[in-house]
Amino acid sequence: MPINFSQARFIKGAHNLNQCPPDTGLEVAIAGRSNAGKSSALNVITGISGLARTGKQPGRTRQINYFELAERRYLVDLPGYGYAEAPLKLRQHWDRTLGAYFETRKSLVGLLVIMDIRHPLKDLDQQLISWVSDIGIPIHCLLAKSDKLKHGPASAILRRVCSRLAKTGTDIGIQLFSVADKRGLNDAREKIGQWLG
Ligand SMILES: Nc1nc2c(ncn2[C@@H]2O[C@H](COP(=O)(O)OP(=O)(O)O)[C@@H](O)[C@H]2O)c(=O)[nH]1
Ligand SMILES: [Mg+2]
Repeated sequence: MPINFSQARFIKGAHNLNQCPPDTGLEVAIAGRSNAGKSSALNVITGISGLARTGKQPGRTRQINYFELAERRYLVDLPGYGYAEAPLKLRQHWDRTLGAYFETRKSLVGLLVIMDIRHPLKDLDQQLISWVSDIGIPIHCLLAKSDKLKHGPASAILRRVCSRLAKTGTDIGIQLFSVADKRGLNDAREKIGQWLG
């Protein structure tokens, strides 16, 4: 059954794992540094602008936000990491909560990692990717804001990141992405559709 992204609707924001929907469906999570472009990607992938809040002010998404695409099929916007201004207590809460989420969530069939193409594979990205990959969860990386670079430099970064990821684990994909010119939109949708299908 093909996924109809335009039917996406926000269903809940969970502060703890026990507030997540029952662990009986299929879900694709979206992770990345604060301000990498996670919420923007979610909006353009679903085609619903304003579905997830975006903004210059980083660290706004402080819940595990569930968007339902079809019955028990979800896209999950995770809190951004690497936001140094966030209070330590909150960061520790999220480190623990996200750790438990990746390790225990049976519905999780794939992780989209969003990275700003101008700052790819920062330490926290690398840590998340190796760790989630070791758990055995397939990963697909979007090099977001690709419109900020010319074609040549963007392709060079894509190749470089691709070869680093190949050393990190198996089943890790990568592509260019931009909400501004919709580059890579169909490929991203196709990947999510495969995972949730
Ligand atoms: N030029 C450009 N800007 C983008 C793109 N994606 C996100 N942005 C901008 O980057 C900022 C952070 O985006 P947001 O989606 O809120 O990031 P999040 O914190 O990861 O959810 C916003 O000002 C967006 O408008 C993109 O593909 N191209
Ligand atoms: Mg966000």
